[in-house]
Amino acid sequence: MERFVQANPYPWPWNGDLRPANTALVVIDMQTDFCGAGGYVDKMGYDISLTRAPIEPLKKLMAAMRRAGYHLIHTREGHRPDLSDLPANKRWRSRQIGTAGTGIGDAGPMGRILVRGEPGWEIIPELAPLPGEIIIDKPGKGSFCATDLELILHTRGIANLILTGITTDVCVHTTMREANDRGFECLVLSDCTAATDVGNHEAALKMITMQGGVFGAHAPSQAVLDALATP
Ligand code: C5J
Repeated sequence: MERFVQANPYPWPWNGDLRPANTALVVIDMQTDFCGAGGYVDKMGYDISLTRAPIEPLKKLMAAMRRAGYHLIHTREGHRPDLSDLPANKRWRSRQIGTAGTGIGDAGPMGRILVRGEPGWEIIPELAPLPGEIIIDKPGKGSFCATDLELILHTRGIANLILTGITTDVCVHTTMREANDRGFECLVLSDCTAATDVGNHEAALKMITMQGGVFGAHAPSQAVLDALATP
């Protein structure tokens, strides 16, 4: 039986093969550093109410998808404590904004910024992974670069990715582009993602719809909930 999510610019997934076994909800970087007080985004001077906006819709969606037996995968952006996986230009650029000289790897109110094991690097408690759910630790913006995500998706027979989390224009988009080039079918959820700039969020969604859905499709989370509820 075919099942579709009502999405833009096409009913998703392309082939109607939407099942718990072949579909994962990917929750990207819902870490204190990106949406909590004293974290990296807060220190840079951005408004964290924007990056916190997906929390409530995500809670509802995660509960529904867990109940329906879908795969859940979480990601965390972060670096080794010795910073051996932090490119010098990434560190330099991160020190150009916000509190002078404080960038990735430096000490902040939530510990060393984007360093594995620090309080700011943890996924926020409201969206904590359940035991057994996959967590991907990534040193970059994309979830495929220098991780075992692709291997895990193939091992589990996952073809469809429902992408959520923060930020739409950076880690979500990079992950979507990496996934799309690897043949995965991507859906980005407009209310379960956010950026530090509203215009960038909207532009990032619009880009998906070019060329008949050049990277896949986007939809509000209610459209996924409706598809799950369809007998
Ligand atoms: C950023 C992310 N924006 N998770 N990371 O640096 O999007």
